[in-house]
Parts: sequence; C-alpha cells; structure tokens
Amino acid sequence: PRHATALAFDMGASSGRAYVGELAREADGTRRLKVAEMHRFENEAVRVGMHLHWDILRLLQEIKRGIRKTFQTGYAPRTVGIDTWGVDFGLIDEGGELLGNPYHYRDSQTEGLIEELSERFGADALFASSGLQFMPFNTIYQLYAMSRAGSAKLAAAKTLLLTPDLLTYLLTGVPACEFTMATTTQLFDPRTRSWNAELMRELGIPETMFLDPVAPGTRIGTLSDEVLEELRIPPVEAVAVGSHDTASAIAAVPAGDEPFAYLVCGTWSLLGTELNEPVLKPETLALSFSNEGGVGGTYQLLKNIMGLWILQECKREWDDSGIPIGYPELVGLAEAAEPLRSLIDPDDARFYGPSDMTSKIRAFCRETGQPEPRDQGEFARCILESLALRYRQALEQAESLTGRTFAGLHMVGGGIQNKLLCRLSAGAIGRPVFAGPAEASAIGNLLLQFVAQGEIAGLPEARRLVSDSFQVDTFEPADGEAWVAAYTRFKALCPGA
Ligand code: LFR
Repeated sequence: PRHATALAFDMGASSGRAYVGELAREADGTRRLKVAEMHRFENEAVRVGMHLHWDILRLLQEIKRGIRKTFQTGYAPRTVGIDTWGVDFGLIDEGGELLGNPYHYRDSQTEGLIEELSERFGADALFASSGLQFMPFNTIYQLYAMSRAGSAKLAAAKTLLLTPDLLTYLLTGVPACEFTMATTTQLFDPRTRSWNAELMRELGIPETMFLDPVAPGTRIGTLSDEVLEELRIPPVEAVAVGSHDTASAIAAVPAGDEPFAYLVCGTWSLLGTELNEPVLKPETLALSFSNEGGVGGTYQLLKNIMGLWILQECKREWDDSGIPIGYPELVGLAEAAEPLRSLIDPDDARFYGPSDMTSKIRAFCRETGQPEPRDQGEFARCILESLALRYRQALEQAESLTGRTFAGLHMVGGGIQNKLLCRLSAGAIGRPVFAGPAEASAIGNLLLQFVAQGEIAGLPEARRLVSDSFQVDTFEPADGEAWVAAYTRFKALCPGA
C-alpha cells in the first residue's frame, strides 16, 4: 500500500535536520508515524564587521540537498514543510529579491532597546499589545534598531518574510506569513489577531511590509519549476506548518486531554502550558512569560529559559582551546561530579551573548560567595542543576498564573538525549518527567503536513498518533530533601522573573 509521505526541515540555531515521515497502518489497524533522518547539517552564526548574520543561502542549499537525498533514497513526499527558530527575518525588494543576509537574533544591535521602548510606551501597555516576554531579540527591537540607524535595506524593503517563510519563498516564489512565527515578532496583537500597525508607525517600521498570517497547515504552493528541474524531482507542495520550531515541538507532545506542562529542550528551554487564549495580565509580564501562537488555535503560555546554550558555549570554548570533549563524555563527568556544589541563575543577562562562558560562570559564583567550578564535569553539573532548579521555578509560576496543578512534566526536544538533565529535572521539580520524543519539532512539522494532506483531523488526533508511535521514558523524582534545600539557595540567587 502507498503511505502518505511528508518531508520536514527542522532548523535549529546550531544544526538543521531533514526527516521523512510516513503514515502506515499496522496489521492490528493502528496508525503509526515512522520517521527517518535524511539529512543533517550545521548552522552557524557568521560575523561580518559589527554584525552577526545567518548564512541563509547555505541553509537553502542544504534544504535542496535534503530534498534530493530523500527522493534518491526512494521516498516520494507529497509535501515539504520548514520550521525554524523564531523572530528572525529577511527583507525582499520590489523585484522580489532578498536584500542582504538576515541578522542573527544574538546580534547586539538591539542592546538597550527593551528599556527604551518600555519607557516610551509603558511596559504593561507594550506587553498587553503582543503578550510577549520582552526578549532583546524580538523582531520589534531588530526592526526598530534598523529604522533608527537609517537602514538602506529597510528603506528598500517591500516585504518582510520570517525565516521559515523566507526559505519557503526561495523554494516556491510564493510569499506568505505563517501565524505562529508572526506571534514571535512582538508586533502582532493577539487581542485583534492582527498586525499592530499603529506601533509600527510610531517606530518607523513600514507597515506595508507585513502579510496577513495564514494558519498552520495551509498549503502555500508547489516548488518552483527551477527548483524541480535542478533537483530532477516531480512536483512537491510546500506547506506552512507550525513554522515556529517551538510550536511544532509542542504539537508533538504526547499528552492526553488533561491540562499538561511541557518543556521544549534545545538551545533554549521553553517551559509552559497550552491554553486557548493569551493571558495578558501584568503578572504574566512580571514573571517574564510569553503568549505565543500555537497550532490548532492554541496560545502557549511559556517562559524562555537560557537552556543548553550555556553548556554548548562552554563546549565550544573547550573545543576551540584544544581540550575537545563530546557530549556523552561531558555528561559522564558531570554525573561523577559533586552534587549541588555551585549554582547559577541561567537567565542572568551575562549568559546571553556568545563567548567566555566559563569565565562568566566563574564570576557569577565568585560574586555570590560560592566555590567556582574547577573542571569540565563541575561546570556541566553546575549548569544542568541550575537549569533543573529554574524549571521548578518556572513550573510553579505557570501554576500560579493559570491556577492549574501539574502532576508531571513532559520533556521533548534534542536536549532530552541528555538523560542526566531529565533525571535532575525530575529531582528538582519533585514530580515525574515524561521524556520523549526527542525529534518533537520535526514530528510536529510532519503532523501539520498530514493535516494539510487531509490525513489527520487535528491536534488531539495528532498527539494520539505520537503516543502510539514513539517511546516515552519516565524519570521518577529522587533526593527530595537535598533538592528542597537547593531550591531555597537557588531562589536567593535568582530573582525569579
Ligand atoms: C527555540 C526558539 C525560541 C525562541 C528562540 C529565538 O528554538 O525558537 O522559541 O524564543 O528560539 O528565536
């Protein structure tokens, strides 16, 4: 029998992956989703002068390579979907061409702009107009930085395309704007479910650049003739999935009907819960939670936590300085290191930018009267335990904002391959952790393509399919007293918002 087949590109800040997915019916009648990795490639920030950029054409090239490999392997996907990190964008000129290289969200052009705009518009009002946690990388600050600097690119721009929409455009020639990505800009008003044109005018951001968002699961168009010819493949249709990787990952959380808490674990850690409406009260802002659009008409109340970025940067430092180390080895050393020796606030602003991560951690410990980590194992242990305690804090805050109580925490995303992190998280939150699947973003991406193909009706059915198809590991909490004591120490170091 022919299986419904789709191809997902999941682009993270450090790597991109292509997964083919097939919907197959087993002998017992159950439908299962089978996924296979087709291609994997690195993604890196490129510094040019003062600015940090994405190498967008390289990403396009790798996507084409992934499509070609998939067909060469014998699969014939009917659709392709792309999800990426949030907020970043490319600008398209009158002639339909891309204007320069998109900025990387860690570029420093937005420094100080959170404070400036909060003062100008009032933090609560600004927050209520988008529901988003003020993060320095939000599209609004990037565009305001460009407008203030008199950017020639901005002046020449006709259309703004967020990264997944941009990549889809480069493959199809069809410009579009997908809803979940639109909600990461801080320029989309969830109260009216439309762009905030007034705010754009105030900031010198041309409102005409923005297209009306389409819902996840919308078919955008067939890959262009040039692309089909270059790759020597039959027509394939591009679908706008839950194009924000976080939205895709949450769509693939194998939860049932009860309210649940999730943690999407990658470069960032996103901890939250799914709702039907945004929570726009000042308490949400005070606790630094966001309301981001999700698939299937949901709103996601979640907090951005600095995440494994801190460990990735330490590893990069060690790799560059001639003491390279792999993750399994690093986690092994952390496992053997003394528990709860020193703790950091992972969301201290100093940890946001690249480079010098180990000195920044040492400085934090010194300033807070704690012993400094001395070796790779101690650094890794300190980072992982601090993240786990931050998860507890965020979980409790999500409960206080919603009045819900959560029996456990669903962890998905590449970070769960780090079993020590799952175990420490269960300990720190004092509740079980349900870990899996690790490829949640790619799976969620595939699920929305199957919605577009008419194979899946909606989110509940999609999640049932994930439960039936992928393994979930349970981690039970342990060492309760030690964690309670550590949490008291942690709260004294970490203000909470
Ligand atoms: C995770 C993520 C987060 C977003 C951050 C920057 O990959 O998409 O949701 O806040 O990257 O875009």
